[in-house]
Amino acid sequence: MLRLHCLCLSLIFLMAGLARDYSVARQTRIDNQRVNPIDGAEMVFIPPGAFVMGSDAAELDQIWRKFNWPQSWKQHTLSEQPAHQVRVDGFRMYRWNITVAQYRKYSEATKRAMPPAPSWGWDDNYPIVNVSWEDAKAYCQWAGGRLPYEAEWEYAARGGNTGLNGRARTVFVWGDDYPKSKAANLADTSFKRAKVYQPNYYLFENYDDGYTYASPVGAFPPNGFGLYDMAGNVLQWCEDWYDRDYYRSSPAANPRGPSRGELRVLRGGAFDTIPAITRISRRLGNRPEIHHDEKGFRCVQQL
Ligand SMILES: [Ca+2]
Repeated sequence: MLRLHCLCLSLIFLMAGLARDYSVARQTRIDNQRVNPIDGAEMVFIPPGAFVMGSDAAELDQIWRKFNWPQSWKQHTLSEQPAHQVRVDGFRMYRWNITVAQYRKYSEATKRAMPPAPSWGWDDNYPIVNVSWEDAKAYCQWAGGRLPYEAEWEYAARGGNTGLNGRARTVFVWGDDYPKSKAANLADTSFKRAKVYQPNYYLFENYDDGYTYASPVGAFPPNGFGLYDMAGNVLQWCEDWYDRDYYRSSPAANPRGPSRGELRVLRGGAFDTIPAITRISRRLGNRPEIHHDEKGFRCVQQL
């Protein structure tokens, strides 16, 4: 009887402890997120910290060997070399890409026209696309924020896997291997149904995420910071000018990109990109005035 009594008491204490832990965890989560009253976007606190940005040649060789990717693709990786340590201040990042509903609200408030609709039409919970870098920048300013700098974007995409202090880095947002379950909206076998698809396009064979084009924001698992779609779905504009050689001379703290250029940085891959282009380190650049149905954005707020 005494033993049963002790067991019951232990259970009560255990449950009280669990409840307290849960409450602390919940409180932390609430403190770490905030809603922007202007556009209703949920923002995640990204703590200040250091990480290893970019890739080294030996690391790329290893990745190429592992996945048996064509050597000709490696020429596109020069801009992500060398790997280098970067420190960034804390900031808040939008949990999801800007949605069609949010952009419509902005469009009505500022009397700016909506961009041309993509082939799949406008759906409220889908990411806005067909926005230029200039459109994206103007939206973030209206919402009281700005576009993320490229270093902030990569740090956030790594979700705490910094490559420092015993923490490994991963090749992709979802890990180091091809995903065993649906991990991101990529150029999968569903992409064969796209009107733009041609037989010579590269596809991620044996992977079907179910989406031919873009997918609703948050349709795939979040990363370690609770950010969605940091791989695939639509490319994300960053604030920085793109310069292939920037990493050779970029500052170690809060890099802001070159002072001038012709292209602006895009990150994250899209529904029409294969895993090689959806690696976290992969950099792309495009002219700031162009818009396309694979390009969208999210904003950040300085603390
Ligand atoms: Ca897809």
